[in-house]
Amino acid sequence: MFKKILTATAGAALIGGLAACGSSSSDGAGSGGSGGSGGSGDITMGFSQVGAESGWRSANTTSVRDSAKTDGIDLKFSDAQQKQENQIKALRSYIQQKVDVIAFSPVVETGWDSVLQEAKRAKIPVILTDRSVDSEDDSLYATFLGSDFVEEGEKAGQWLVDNAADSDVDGNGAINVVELQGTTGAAPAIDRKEGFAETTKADPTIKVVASQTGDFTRDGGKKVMESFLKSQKGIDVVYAHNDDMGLGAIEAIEAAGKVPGKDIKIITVDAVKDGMTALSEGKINYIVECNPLLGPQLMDLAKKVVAGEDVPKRVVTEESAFDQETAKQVLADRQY
Ligand code: GZL
Ligand code: ZN
Repeated sequence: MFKKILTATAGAALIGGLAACGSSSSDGAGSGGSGGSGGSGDITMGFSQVGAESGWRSANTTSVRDSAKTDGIDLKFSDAQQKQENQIKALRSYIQQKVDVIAFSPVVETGWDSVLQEAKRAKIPVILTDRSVDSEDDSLYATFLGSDFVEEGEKAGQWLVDNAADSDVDGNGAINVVELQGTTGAAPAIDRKEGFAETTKADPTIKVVASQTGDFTRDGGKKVMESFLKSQKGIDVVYAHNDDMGLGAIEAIEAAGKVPGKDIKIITVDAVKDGMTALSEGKINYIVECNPLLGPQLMDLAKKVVAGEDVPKRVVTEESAFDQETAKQVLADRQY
């Protein structure tokens, strides 16, 4: 129930945010940001992005940049190439520059407390977006805006439980799953694995026979799938933590002379354009959406946080899931 309220709040924030984005001309006076000169640039945000590892990440970056422009927020942006030390360096430089607010998507869950304590001492509020940290001290950040990754894993597992009858492709009585994990230590990788494992317990014939990280990249997914095809007999299903690794797996499966989506079922997460295209072509069987368009809500939260207004500690993004039929219907209007 609580999550539903949060989602409703999130929905409201999203609608509110979008409306504010559409109509807002930064008011200068009220925002109290440092270095503001009325008009645009009232608020300076330091943003540390994970990298550019996937279609999802690129769409997320575009959403953040576009929303900052729409909202007249002066954005300092850095790409960490998926390295935590680069993110920590970026956060430290934003603290030195005395930005009004810091936002970042932590590449992994651990190792953030000291730099977040430095931001707290400098009285710079921090917004977590997309991924979260596992810090005990939640006073180190103002709010966490992002998906519920456990729920995404549960949706993926539930589809397999509901479609078990057609998923034992080799008919040996066991549904053998190979799992392409996201970046080791990243919240989406940990949680999508947990949600899938929990939900598929409902059917004892479903077994994850191999699980390895492909680091959320297409090349990583392809290489790990090539090794699984050599080492595993009777693979029925691939569960990939994102579309890009699933698309890499498709290349490996086709190179092995098998038909993806038929000889081996594929379930992925994200629902970016390339994934949805493969889904509509029958090469993927189910995609759980993970919405990257966090920009409007992020800027809405940043303005509230800088103005000293209360914001929910957790804002969950709205998202759905697609099968081959629904993918065909929505593909044309997908924004990312
Ligand atoms: C999820 C995000 C993940 C995507 C991947 O919110 O952190 O990182 O699922 C991306 O595509 O690399
Ligand atoms: Zn089987």
